Amino acid sequence: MAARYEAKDIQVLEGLEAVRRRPGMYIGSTDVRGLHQLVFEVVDNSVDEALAGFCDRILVVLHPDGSVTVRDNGRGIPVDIHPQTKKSALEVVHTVLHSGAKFGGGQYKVASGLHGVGVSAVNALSEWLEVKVHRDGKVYRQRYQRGKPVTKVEVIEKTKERGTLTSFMPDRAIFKAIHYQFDSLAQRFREMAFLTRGLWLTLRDQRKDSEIERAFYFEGGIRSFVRYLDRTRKPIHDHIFYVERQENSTLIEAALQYTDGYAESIFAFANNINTIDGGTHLTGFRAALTRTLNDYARKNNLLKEGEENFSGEDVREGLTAIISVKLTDPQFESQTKAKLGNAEVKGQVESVVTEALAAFLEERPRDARAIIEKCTTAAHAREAARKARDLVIRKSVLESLTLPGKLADCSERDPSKSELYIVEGDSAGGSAKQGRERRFQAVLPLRGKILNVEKAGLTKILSNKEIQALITALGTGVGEQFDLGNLRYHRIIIMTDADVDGSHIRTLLLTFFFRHMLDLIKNGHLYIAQPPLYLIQHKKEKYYAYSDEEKEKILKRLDGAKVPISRYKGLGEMNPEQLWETTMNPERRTLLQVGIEDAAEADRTFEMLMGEEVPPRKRFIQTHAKQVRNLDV
Ligand code: 0RA
Repeated sequence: MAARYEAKDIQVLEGLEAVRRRPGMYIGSTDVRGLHQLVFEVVDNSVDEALAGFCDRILVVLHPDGSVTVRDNGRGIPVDIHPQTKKSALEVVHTVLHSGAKFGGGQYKVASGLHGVGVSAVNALSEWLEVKVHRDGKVYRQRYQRGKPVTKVEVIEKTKERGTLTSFMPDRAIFKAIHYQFDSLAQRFREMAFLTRGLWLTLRDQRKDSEIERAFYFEGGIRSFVRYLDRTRKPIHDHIFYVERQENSTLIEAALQYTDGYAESIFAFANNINTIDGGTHLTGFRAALTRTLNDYARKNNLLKEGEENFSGEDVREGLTAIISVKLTDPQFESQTKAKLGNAEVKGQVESVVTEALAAFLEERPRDARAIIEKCTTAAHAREAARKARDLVIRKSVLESLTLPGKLADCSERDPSKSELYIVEGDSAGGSAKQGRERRFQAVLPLRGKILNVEKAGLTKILSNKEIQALITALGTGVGEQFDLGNLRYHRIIIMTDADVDGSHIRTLLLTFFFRHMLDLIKNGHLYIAQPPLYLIQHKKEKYYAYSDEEKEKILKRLDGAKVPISRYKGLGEMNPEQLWETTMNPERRTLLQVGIEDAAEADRTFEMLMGEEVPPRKRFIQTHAKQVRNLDV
């Protein structure tokens, strides 16, 4: 028998040793947060006693030497002998890890989130700890050092009081510094007091010459919590909704109020732990809110036929709410263990809140009106925002991210080294695609159809598929959204036939650029390709002439020889090699850079270009286009 006791004792010592060796595993860290965690561990046990209904006062004292005392007026930790270990329950609670939960089962326990290792871990990490239990008219006391008992459980005096008093000195060998932050402790105690209606929780700081004390007590529980959160906000109705009800073994509390703000601040708690990742209680609460407000609005004709239901977002705009549940067996999920997983809780919360909120709306028609009005405004704003967004999206079809299918892009990604040939017709487009230097030359063929919109309004021009493809290929957007910085090619080269149709297309493109992409012209990005007009063949040589003048010169040089001359009517007549040689090869080609002096002139030109007469149009192109040869040299 004796050997077995020894084995148990060794286990206990090993457990406490593990806590001291790796304190972070048990209390998170050994900085100020870990230090606070010690205080919370001890206070949590007293709050449990309050949740069980046996305690309504907790006093926390910060002493000048760094030690802390936590006192409650509960039943007192049991001191009777534990049958298996033959030790006082008081000692077991303080020396065996996770032993606290075994006592007083079937109650709600504050679940201290990730940690909640119990007072034995606090004991292990304390230079000394002393506990006094006021019970049955006696005061029982036991002292420990670094977790190990240094006295028996002794009766030291008589008392008329009840409760547990724990004092401890965090171990300086483990904690970096023993500096408690009053405000940080106070905030958690305030929250605890909100969540434990009727509890007096006092924090007394004796570290300075003048003692500071703050006491938290909220008759209204989480109703007071909502009022507290809204102290800096503007509520839009007078009464805070509140419900407290038990469903099977789950205790459910919810409180809410709407403000004139837009943010949603819902805080969800499970066993007094702030479940920042939400969980089943929050899901149930939200479902109840959406359903109940929609039902009420329909029933009272505040949502008319044909109007859509409020969305979840609509009913949460400007909402301040607390949902707090207490369960005997809370299950926490997620990385931070701050998400409630108990599946049954969703339905329980949903039914309790639905019923109580519906009743509240019936009893408080003024509050109800204000709330529904808020939801309606939110819904309308959201609808308006959606429409505006859709419009923007529709607009930006013109600058959509997917490049047009018929664009044969170049592989170069540096716009300053890239060129785009806008080519008339699919057949010329085919030759250009084959003849180009694909590394830096892209080709976009445009169909003749573009002609049909020449005289059309701007919207119609913009809705033209060919123009859309062009804008997308350029990457700049158009109109107000035009951004030259997004231009994908620094040379835009219009390459059309030297016939009437070709000149029409060129004209249309020029007017389009004048009207909608003026900066592109101003910055010298627009060019007109110069395909040859004639091919002159002499022996094995080929000569290209780009004008009648040039043709005559060549013929003179060939000295009256009888040579075949062919006139190119269209780009399609040239094979890809010829097109490259004559019109696309930077070493040999001639480009006309399109320039304008100012916008006023451009506008005048536009009118002129749109006119029926051909001569002024021709003149424009000639006078405003300067020749640029061998751009790459
Ligand atoms: C288990 C059973 C009983 C009281 C407690 C735990 C208790 C624990 C702590 C920790 C800090 N303060 C506490 N107060 C009470 C009740 C045993 C009984 O009287 O039946």
